[in-house]
Amino acid sequence: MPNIDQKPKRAIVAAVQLASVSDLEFDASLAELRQLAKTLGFDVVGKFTQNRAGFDKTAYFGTGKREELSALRQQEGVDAILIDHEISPSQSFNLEKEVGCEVMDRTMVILEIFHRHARSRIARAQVEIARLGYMAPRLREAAKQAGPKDRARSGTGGRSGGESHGELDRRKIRDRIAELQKELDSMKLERKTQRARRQERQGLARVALVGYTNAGKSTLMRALTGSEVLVADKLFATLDTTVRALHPEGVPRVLVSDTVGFIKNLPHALVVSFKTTLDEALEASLLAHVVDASDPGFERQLAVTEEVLEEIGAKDVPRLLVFNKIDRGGDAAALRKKYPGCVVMSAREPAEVARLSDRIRAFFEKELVEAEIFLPWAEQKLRGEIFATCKVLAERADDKGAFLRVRGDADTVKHLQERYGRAAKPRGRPGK
Ligand SMILES: Nc1nc2c(ncn2[C@@H]2O[C@H](COP(=O)(O)OP(=O)(O)OP(=O)(O)O)[C@@H](O)[C@H]2O)c(=O)[nH]1
Ligand SMILES: [Mg+2]
Repeated sequence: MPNIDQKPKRAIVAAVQLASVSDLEFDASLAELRQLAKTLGFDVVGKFTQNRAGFDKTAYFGTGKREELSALRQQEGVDAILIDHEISPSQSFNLEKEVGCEVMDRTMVILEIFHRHARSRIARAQVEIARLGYMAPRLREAAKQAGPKDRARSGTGGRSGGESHGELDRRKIRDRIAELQKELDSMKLERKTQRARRQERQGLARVALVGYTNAGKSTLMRALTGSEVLVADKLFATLDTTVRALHPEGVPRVLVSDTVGFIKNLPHALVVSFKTTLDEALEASLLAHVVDASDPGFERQLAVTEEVLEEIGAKDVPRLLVFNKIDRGGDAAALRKKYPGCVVMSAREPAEVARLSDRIRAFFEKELVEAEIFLPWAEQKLRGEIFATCKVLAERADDKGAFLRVRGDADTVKHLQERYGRAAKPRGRPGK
């Protein structure tokens, strides 16, 4: 893996445009790669493209173009070429040799960003597994290219005779992946227990903010919950799921989770490893799919997000489409017409955030039931619990106790009724 931590490196974004790809799509994708490069701290000094029927098998670009790229690299003093596709280890190796600088493909760029942004133990382990999986075939390629010289170190350090340096590295990688996987499994178990406890305590009203990277999920999370999650104008600012209560708290108490953003060609290894993080989201009863309405490519971003959601098994969770950043651009009327029931808003407008909050509450209130709870006079200290978990609509009393007409989550209401209901029985439930 390259070490690009010290000084801003100069990079060129480069891609082959296949005949099947429209100019619009091609440009949007390159612009996104440029954005990804900036997130990594690269200074992007140019772009380099070629129209071609297919990718060159040896080195991605055709022979003549490779010479051109090499000349451009020298002229511009470029440190890295960033390719807007995932290329094979041998293509990458050959291209690097020919142009004389580091070559990173789109997958590697994304993996590197995830690696830098991962904070929690669980996210770090997930990213490391994905990176090691990406590196393994590349080491194999490097060993192949290095040839028999590489076998010089064989026979030492407990390796079986004839095992090459490259093979050793690959075995180490396999062992490390297995070790990380074990750690991850135990962390997952821990997290599941915590989640179960939280659900027991706080009920089941959960909404997850999902969507393309940079759509404004964390900004909405802050606005909806009054929390201080990280907001940044960079891709993949958020890698961990955070959970906070919708503010101000009502009945039922709604929990909001902020999740990792999606992107076109999300490396498969990352989709798989981030499933753990997204499990939180999958357990939500509602997904608020946040879309940057001001981005000309929002439709493609919307489609990519839906594809990833399907891939991780969240296809059937109810959706609320939220078109955000309308203050920056976008056609609100057209969006409302094309996506009935959607919310069109700006996270910067408190009144619009409040409307979104109401829509979310309304979704969960639909699930509420209305019932009467009897509370004997001797149990008045439990009033607080009823008021905290249910909306109290009316109250009346007789000599035995109070009767509270409430709206609340079916399970909570049943639980409360079962606790005090018995005391009410001998007299029967008085009629209205
Ligand atoms: N103009 C405008 N900018 C917004 C709005 N919502 C968010 N932003 C900006 O968009 C950028 C990205 O916002 P985030 O909330 O970090 O986006 P995210 O979806 O959490 O992104 P990732 O965590 O990278 O997936 C930030 O610079 C925000 O200030 C909005 O409604 N209007
Ligand atoms: Mg975020």
